[in-house]
Amino acid sequence: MNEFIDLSSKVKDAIDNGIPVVSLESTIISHGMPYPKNIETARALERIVEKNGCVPATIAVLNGRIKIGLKDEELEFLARSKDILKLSRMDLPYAVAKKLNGATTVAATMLCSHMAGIKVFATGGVGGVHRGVAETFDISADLVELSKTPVIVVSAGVKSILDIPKTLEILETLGVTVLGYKTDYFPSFYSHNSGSKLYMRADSPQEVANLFNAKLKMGLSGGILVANPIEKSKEIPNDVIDEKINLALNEAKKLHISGKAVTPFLLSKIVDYLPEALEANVELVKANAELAAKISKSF
Ligand code: PSU
Ligand code: MN
Repeated sequence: MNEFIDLSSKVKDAIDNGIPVVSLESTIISHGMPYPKNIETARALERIVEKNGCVPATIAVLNGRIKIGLKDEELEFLARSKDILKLSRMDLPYAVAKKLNGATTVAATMLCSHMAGIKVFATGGVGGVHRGVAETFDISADLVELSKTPVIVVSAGVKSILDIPKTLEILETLGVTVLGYKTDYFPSFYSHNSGSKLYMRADSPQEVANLFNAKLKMGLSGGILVANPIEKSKEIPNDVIDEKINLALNEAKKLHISGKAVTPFLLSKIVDYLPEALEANVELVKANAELAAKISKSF
């Protein structure tokens, strides 16, 4: 473990005693959802992980310290503050060296989880290849991280703000194992099926754990992306959400939003246009936290 990490006492105790841990990201709190839904969700996710027999470790950087496991007041601080940085792999040393506050994206949460020896991480959706990539070259660092860092990421796929077929192509190129959980199709976050077919599936938490163990024992780098579709009764159908996504994309173009700001901008616009989208988002992250805990217990 490196000198920049602080484990909470609960997480340290769990790691020392072989109690399974599930890590959770913080960008979803500070840049992914509005207050107070963000803090309610952050707390609910920790309770779900606990109810399923694991210790939750929400990860963020506070005053330059990599915190693995946050106090309630730290969660509240991330949820309320307006000037929290959004940290990916490239930003992590900057935030640490300059003693800044930042929320970790999927890429940075994977990295920090691995540094602490945590195998399983739950999120909502991962970043991916943006639509219009030919002009912008905007491809999330999350995809590259999945090819390097051995952590299981439980997600509901990626939103159709992204180009889903191109995202799956890049994952294939990078050698990332993408597993449909009880499905043959990649979900599109709000909807249970994006229409893009997957090559691999798992039907139990144990199967996911076995696959990860096999990958590690072969000495292969990188993680596993588990695509866990939102329950059909809770989904927003693709055609309903796609109309709002197109409005948000047009707005982003008009305002010349670029770089790191793109994903948070689109997420908040979609919820402005369709408030039910936030409920669906909360439900799918909760389901991912539950599945992640079951996978973590399978080791
Ligand atoms: N997808 C969501 N909600 C989010 C994110 C993705 O539905 O909050 C966050 C995650 O932290 C993810 C990051 O790692 O956005 C990706 O950002 P970018 O596209 O800038 O790589
Ligand atoms: Mn980007």
